[in-house]
Amino acid sequence: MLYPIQNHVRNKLDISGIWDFKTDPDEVGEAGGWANGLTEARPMAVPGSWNEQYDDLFGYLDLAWYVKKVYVPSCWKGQCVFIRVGSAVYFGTVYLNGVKIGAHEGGHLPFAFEITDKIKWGEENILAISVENVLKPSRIPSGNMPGGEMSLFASTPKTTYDFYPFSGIHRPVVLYSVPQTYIEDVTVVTGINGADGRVKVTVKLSAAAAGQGSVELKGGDAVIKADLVFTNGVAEATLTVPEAHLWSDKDPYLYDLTVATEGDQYSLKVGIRTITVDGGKILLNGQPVKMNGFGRHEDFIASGKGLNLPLIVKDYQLMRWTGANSYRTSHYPYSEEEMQMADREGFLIIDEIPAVSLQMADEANSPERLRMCLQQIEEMIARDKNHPAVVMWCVANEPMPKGFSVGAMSESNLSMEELNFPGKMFLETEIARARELDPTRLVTIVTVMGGPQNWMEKCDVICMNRYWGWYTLGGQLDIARQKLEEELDQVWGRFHKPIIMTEFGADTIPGYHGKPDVMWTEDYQADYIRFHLEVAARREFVAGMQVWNFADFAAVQSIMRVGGLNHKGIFTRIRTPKMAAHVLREFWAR
Ligand code: BDP
Repeated sequence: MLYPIQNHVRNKLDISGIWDFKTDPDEVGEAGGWANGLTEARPMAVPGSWNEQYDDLFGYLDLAWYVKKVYVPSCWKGQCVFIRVGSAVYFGTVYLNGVKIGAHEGGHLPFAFEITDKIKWGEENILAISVENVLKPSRIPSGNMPGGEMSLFASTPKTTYDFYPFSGIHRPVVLYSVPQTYIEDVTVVTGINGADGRVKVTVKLSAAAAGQGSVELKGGDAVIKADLVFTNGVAEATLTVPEAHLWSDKDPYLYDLTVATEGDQYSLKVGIRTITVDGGKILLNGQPVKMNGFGRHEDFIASGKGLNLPLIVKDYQLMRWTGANSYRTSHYPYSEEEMQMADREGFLIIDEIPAVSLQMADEANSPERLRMCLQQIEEMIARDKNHPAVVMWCVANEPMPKGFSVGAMSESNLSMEELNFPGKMFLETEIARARELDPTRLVTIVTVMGGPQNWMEKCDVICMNRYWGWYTLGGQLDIARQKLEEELDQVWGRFHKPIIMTEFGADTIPGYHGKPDVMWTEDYQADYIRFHLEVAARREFVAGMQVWNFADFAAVQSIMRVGGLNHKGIFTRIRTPKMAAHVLREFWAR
């Protein structure tokens, strides 16, 4: 799943823009020939969530159609042409000139289909994409859980999570062309040997062909080359980079890597770095590093979860201003452009699949959910494996056991059997798959407050979401602080692994003030964040503090979410800092 690029042998045409759009709640579109064009269509921006573009579509989570007319440049003739959709939430089906080309399940990850034989050259082609986002218990993430009560937030719509389930084509749609035998995949693994860097490059062709090629790494004055010899379409080379300029959060140096075969060429950025753990420390290039920053969301007014490039640039600037060097892609993989920015700006990323609030009590849907989780782990790793910024895979956020109670003070009191099946087995199957696909990065699950600790056993890093002083002991920051200290020390004593607090936060209405310790005020959030950072600063084994959330974000409707927002942002939804932003700067700003 290489990111499409333009060079002298490859072409790329971004067909984002304003498309024709029509909802299809009765599912009549396919039989009615909507793939050939829509009547009474309305304009819809791609990328973008449909829910944020029209008031009447805010709550619409069913089937809808997007149509766009497109010329494929005649100079692409003779090459293989693909259509690639960056993200369609949740189920996308692609049609060209009325013919169904393929379908993909799961939002937030790209998919591509070859369309070479179906193109009309020299005339307009009709491209249609239907997208459907019905919330189902079998899906990842899950919604409309049986019994309703398992819906954590008793919300509208019925999700098991609180972010709004925005729907639509959220990332660019591109046409791209490649030579007949093309470079299908490139895998880069880096290592360090004294002052030298090691860059191992594995290249896979689209056909099981033999042949020659080359790989070249450039950076500063250094140009390092090696030959590639393909057998059955695969070749490998290891480059040694003397006196390598390493990639890190403080100095995110990137080399340019180009792979060339007889007919094709592909280039990407490479950062030479290693990531390991040692006791309570996370080591980047062998040196301890703290992963401080945020849990975030792709979310903004009007664009919803749609790719919004100015927002990405602004958010990185604001994160830097707080002194952050890290974030988690809560609760789904973010756009490829975000990951490129992280490489460039030196952010350490925990990359997460959309397995948020897995309800282990619902055993009937568990096998199907596991299948989807594994598919998304595979697709995420295939897409993001070459980003130096990505240092950890996260395969679940807050999985919940049977009989779990939100806001629990201590670990759930469940029998071993209840914990192990299906919960522990499910999670360990995911972890094992991630390790098998990528043995070079750390793997984790993010755990819920009061959840079973033995689910963390196989994690490289213990990631804990904790709300001492908010959902539990709200308004009692002194006792909350003690409880947090006790829990951190107990968990460290049990696992002796680095701990990252992947969530801690307090809803805060900008402009509300009050003292002492009045919940919802800016002062409360500032005090709450301060005590967490103080507690962490005294514990070397706390390898990162990630505040929930970077910015206020659109939420499902519930009595827990004032004005349809989760207000735990350090910034408001329009990116105004709250008081707590300055507390972060005090602790983190470099
Ligand atoms: C955690 C979830 C996160 C929520 C957060 C909250 O992981 O998605 O937004 O709580 O309640 O449980 O603010």
